[in-house]
Amino acid sequence: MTLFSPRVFSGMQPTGNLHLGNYLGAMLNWVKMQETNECIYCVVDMHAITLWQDPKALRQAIRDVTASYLACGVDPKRSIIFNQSQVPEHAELAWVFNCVARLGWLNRMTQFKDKAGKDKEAASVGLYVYPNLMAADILAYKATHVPVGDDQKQHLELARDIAAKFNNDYEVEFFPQPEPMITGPATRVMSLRDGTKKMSKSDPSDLSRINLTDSADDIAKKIRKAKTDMDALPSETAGLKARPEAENLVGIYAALSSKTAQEVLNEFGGGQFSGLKNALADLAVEKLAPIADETKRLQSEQTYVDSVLAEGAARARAIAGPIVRDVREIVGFIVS
Ligand code: AQP
Repeated sequence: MTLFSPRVFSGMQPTGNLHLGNYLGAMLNWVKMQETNECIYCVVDMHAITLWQDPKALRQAIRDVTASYLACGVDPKRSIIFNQSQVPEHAELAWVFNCVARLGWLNRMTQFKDKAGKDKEAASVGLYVYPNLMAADILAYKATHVPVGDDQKQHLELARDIAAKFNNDYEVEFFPQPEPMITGPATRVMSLRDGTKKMSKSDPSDLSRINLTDSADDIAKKIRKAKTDMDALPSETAGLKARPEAENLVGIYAALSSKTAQEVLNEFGGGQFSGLKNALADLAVEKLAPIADETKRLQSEQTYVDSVLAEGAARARAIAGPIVRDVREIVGFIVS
C-alpha cells in the first residue's frame, strides 16, 4: 500500500461573515493543526457561486473571510492561505471527478436537498456537483486530513469514494483516502433562534448567529435574546435530550470554556437560563471580541490581505500543478 505524507486541507465559503459555528466546528482545529502539520486553507469562492452572489459583495467577502482566518490565528508563514478561483487546477480536477462520481451518489447528498429546497429543478448544476468540487479541492493536494464540522461528514465520505473509484478505474494508487477530522470543541453549533437548525451564514436572521465580526454589545445582546424553553436547566446531561436550545447554549459554553457539558451543568443546573446566559455573554465577549477587533483592523489592510492570497495561490499551484498534470497523464490526455 502506498503511504501518503500527511497534509491538511480545509476551506470556508465567502457567503457572509464567519460565525461561531465555523469557529468552534472547524477554525479552532485549523489553528491547532498548523502547529504540527503542513496545512492548506482555502477561501472557497467557487463553491460560493453555486448560489447566486452579488459580484461586489463576493469580492468583499473573500477578503473579509481571509481577514477572519488571519485574525483567528491562521498563520500565512506556516500555512498556505488562498482563494480557490486563483488556482485553476481545482476546476480542472472537478471536471474529471464529474466523470468519476455517479449520479446515484450525488442524489443521496442531504446538503443539496436542504439548499435546493422544494424547487430542485431551479437549482444550479453547480450546487448539485458541489461535492465533486470539494473532492477536487482536497485531492488536488493529495490531502490526507480534513478538519470540518459535522455537517460536512457526508461530503467527505463522497470524496473518499471518488478517490477510491479513480484509483480503481485507472488501476493506480494515486489518491489517498482523506480522513475527516470532526473533532472541534462543538462540531455542530445550532441557531440561537431555533435549536433544531444549524447556525449558518445564510440564515436570514442575524440574531440566529454570532458573527466573528460582531461587537461586544451585539454578542451579549444575541445571547440574551437566544431562544430558550420555560424549564430550569437540568442537573444531568441526560436532561438536555429533547431540549435543543438548552443543549446548544450549554454546548457553546462548554466549548468556549474548555469544560464538559456536565461540568457546565454542575455550575448552572437547577437555575434559570438567565444565569447561564449572563455568564455565556461575558465569556463569548472575552473570547470573540479580540478576534472581531483584529478582523476589522485587517479589513482596512486590503493590500496586505490581497498579497497573502496571491502568495498563497502561487504556493498552492506549486503543489496542485504537478498532481493535476499526473491526472491528465493517467486519464489519457496528451500532456505537452
Ligand atoms: N453550525 C456549525 N457548527 C459547526 N461547524 C460548522 N460549520 C459550518 N457551520 C457549522 C463548519 O464550518 C466550515 C465552513 O463551512 P462553509 O463555509 O463551507 O459552509 P457551510 O458548512 O455551509 O456553513 P454555513 O455557515 O452554513 O454557510 P452557508 O450558510 O453559506 O451554507 C465547515 O467545516 C463546516 O462544517
